[in-house]
Amino acid sequence: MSNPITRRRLLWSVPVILIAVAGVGVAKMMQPPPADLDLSLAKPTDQGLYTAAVEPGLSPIAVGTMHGWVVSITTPDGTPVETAEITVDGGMPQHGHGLPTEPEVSANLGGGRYQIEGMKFNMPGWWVVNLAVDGPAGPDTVTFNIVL
Ligand SMILES: [Cu+2]
Repeated sequence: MSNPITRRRLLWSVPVILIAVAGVGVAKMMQPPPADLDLSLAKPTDQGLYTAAVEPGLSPIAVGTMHGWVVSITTPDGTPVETAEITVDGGMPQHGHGLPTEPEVSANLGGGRYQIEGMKFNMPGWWVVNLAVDGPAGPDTVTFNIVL
């Protein structure tokens, strides 16, 4: 027969542990973004093959609203890259999840500009948007930071 006091302690420990685990989870979700985040919307790609600039179609970007972005790709000397292949992914580094949608290029607008549809950020916090750019100079990547 089990000792009722020990058993009661054990029963209490379950919700206490659950609350502690939930608390750590919430604390992690609530942590502020890094103070030194580069929030610029135009920058060289990681290998310096291109310059990428993004124009979110929603200003300010609202949590939970589907919208489009226009991405402009140029060579480092500013010549538009008309034939880039661009893929998009991203997520929230502090939450360990990706984008809630699968944005993709829907149109080549000409002049090195590309329409991306399907952007959505479904919670406040720090998001990264990663572009993989493949063009005449080869493949490269670039990451934009968004804080909502
Ligand atoms: Cu999140």
